[in-house]
Amino acid sequence: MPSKPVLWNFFRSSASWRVRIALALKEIEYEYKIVNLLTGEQLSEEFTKLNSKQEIPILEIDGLHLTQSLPIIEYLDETRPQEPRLIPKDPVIRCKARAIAEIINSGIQPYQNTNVLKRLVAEIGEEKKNEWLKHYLTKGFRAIESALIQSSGKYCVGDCLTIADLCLVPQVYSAHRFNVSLQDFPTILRVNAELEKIPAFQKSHAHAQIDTPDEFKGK
Ligand SMILES: N[C@@H](CCC(=O)N[C@@H](CS)C(=O)NCC(=O)O)C(=O)O
Repeated sequence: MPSKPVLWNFFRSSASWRVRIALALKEIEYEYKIVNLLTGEQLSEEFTKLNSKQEIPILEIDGLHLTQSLPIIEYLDETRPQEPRLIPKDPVIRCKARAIAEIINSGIQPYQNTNVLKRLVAEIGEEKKNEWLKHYLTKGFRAIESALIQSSGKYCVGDCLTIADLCLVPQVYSAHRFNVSLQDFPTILRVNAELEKIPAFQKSHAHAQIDTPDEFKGK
């Protein structure tokens, strides 16, 4: 069994980034194992044995081999219940936080996944792919903005961090990366700016990782 948890991830994988934030907030040291999605390391025979879905993140911890970022965050919160609690105790707050996390996890991120975009480019071309992506990302962000207008305080749901915040920051980064404008979503931008001030979020940022290319470092 490894002495430290191992996170299989890639600097700009948004699902992995969510887990990096959880580990940083819980002050858990871990080994960073790079899976380069651009060169297709997730498709290798060796990696497929670890996760037949050929996706990151994978977290090895407590002798377990965990996949899917949201259940991983829940596991960390339940087994390391020190503050901040990422899954709120109150059922109403918990439901709101999970709903925002799910809009991102199942309602936006799958549309921007590497293998999906690659296939779209092959089938409909770069320009149409970008239109398609903009449509689905904007639709998802509209839903988040509407949820945050109802639920946000300083953060996505009130003034305490929740699982929703861990999903929001990487998703906002992806919007910038794919040139999707967020100017119509001021609540998202306000909450995101607040979250980016937190050291654990800064440490987990795509541009601060060991595999961040030099062109992005510190930006
Ligand atoms: N729902 C999964 C999504 C995992 C996922 O889609 N990971 C992406 C990176 S963010 C991936 O590994 N994609 C590989 C590919 O598309 O080939 C989670 O939250 O862990």
